[in-house]
Amino acid sequence: MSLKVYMDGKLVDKDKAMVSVFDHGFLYGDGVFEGIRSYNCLVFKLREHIERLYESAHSIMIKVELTQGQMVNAVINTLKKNKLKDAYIRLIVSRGVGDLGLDPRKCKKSSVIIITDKIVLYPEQLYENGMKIITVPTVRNLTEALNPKIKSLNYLNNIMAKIEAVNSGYEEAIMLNSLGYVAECTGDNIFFIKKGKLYTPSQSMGILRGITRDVVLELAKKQKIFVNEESVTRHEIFNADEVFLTGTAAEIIPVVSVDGRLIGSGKPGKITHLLMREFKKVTQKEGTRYKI
Ligand code: PXG
Repeated sequence: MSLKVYMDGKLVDKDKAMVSVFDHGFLYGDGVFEGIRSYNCLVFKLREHIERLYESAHSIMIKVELTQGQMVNAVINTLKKNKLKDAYIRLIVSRGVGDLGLDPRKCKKSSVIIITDKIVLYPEQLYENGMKIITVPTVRNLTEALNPKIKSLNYLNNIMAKIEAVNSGYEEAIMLNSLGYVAECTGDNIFFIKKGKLYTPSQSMGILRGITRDVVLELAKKQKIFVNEESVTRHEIFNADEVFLTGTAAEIIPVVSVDGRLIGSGKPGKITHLLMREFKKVTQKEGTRYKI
């Protein structure tokens, strides 16, 4: 049976799941999205992801045709239909079909697409040995231009940064904000440990408020680790004892080198390992359950 994609209320065969060339999501990146995971029939932080999706949509004045409750059901039904235990879920809301002009009033109805597929895991060796990353020249979108809190379909800012990383032989990159403070990576938030305390750039640095970031902050507090959300410079990252990245796909990835500076001992750190273990535990026991 071929994979089914949810498109505005219908489950369509993967090969027939197409959007119009007049869709403003396609023409202008005019829409919002979420990436979510399910672990052994538990969708992790589904309500939080859906809430962020609706906040993004509200901010750019897209009315989602489903209630949040209906969206939850649509996600679960799509997972069940595809018999997926461990999945990557992509929710997309586009402003819909309009004409070739920018005018959002031409888009009469927004569109919801839910793609569920097998999760492609990152290589195990990355988690064992840690990642080497660099800072790239592309500055993170200015909050006053396109707020990074909006998870919009226009990801060019991040893709430009990713291109720079890949061109230099790296898989992930630090993006600074327009003031030169560390913001986040192209598809992950960044944390560091110094003398047993946990630090991450505050939301006011112009970042996506990552769901994984929130989970890690909570887990750290439960472990009685002191957490700080503040302004962070590269100097602090270079001199950290441990550095790691967080994201739905990546979970928690240790970082062992930044711009050629070795982090700590050059091996994934103890607190990073502790948080990785605790994170795994919550994904195994918490979430929205479904049966396949
Ligand atoms: N910052 C940015 C800019 C992101 O896009 C995160 C942080 C982490 O957020 P969550 O809520 O997932 O903890 C993201 C999300 C990919 C991919 O294929 C990654 C994201 C989005 C789309 C694709 O790596 N990351």
